[in-house]
Amino acid sequence: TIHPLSTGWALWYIKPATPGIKEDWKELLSEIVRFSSVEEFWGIYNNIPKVSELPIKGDYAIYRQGIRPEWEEEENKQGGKWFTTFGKGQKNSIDENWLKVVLGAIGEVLEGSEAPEAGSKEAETYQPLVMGLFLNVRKTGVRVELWTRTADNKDRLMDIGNKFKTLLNPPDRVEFTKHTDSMNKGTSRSDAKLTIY
Ligand code: M7G
Repeated sequence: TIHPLSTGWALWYIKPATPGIKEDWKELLSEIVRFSSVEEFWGIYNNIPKVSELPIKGDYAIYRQGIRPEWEEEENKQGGKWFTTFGKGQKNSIDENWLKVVLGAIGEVLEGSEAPEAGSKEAETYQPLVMGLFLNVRKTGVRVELWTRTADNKDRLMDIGNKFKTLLNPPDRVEFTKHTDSMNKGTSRSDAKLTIY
């Protein structure tokens, strides 16, 4: 039997820029494969590099199908992200914890009790807040991000942030920032708007 997910998802890869060449973000980002069932997910997961095998700046995004994992996208531009970092010395738990949070996203655990059942009538019109996940491999450690459609609904965002922290079990706090702040600063590290310790 096939276990359908409540929406389709896509795996994206951001390749490391070639040293000495200034490449555009758009040229580095590519969609690898789409999946819409639990079985398809495992088929992909078992055949791609683990987090600990990725090169520096070789990033993954797992995003709802049909939406580009970019600030500029309609579904993202009013949104923001929960994020946290696993430092260099805390990397041994990352493979397992990343898998847990990915399963939580595609299984709609992160979306919370609002999420309708897969295949139900409500699922056809429901507008999820959780858009997808990013994994950013950096020299200093690995950052995990959860992107949301809105940056305003504090109660829902706190619920999602708490679920994110529970599944990921990071060594440090999780923080929320708006994408507009990331865009303006030209970097993803901007001032936290919400924090869970
Ligand atoms: P990052 O990889 O999120 O953070 O962004 P980092 O500072 O840890 O490396 C690095 C750079 O990638 C940004 O400064 C942007 O130039 C580019 N970039 C990242 N994202 C997520 C986007 C995006 O959504 N849209 C565009 N246009 N550029 C982005």
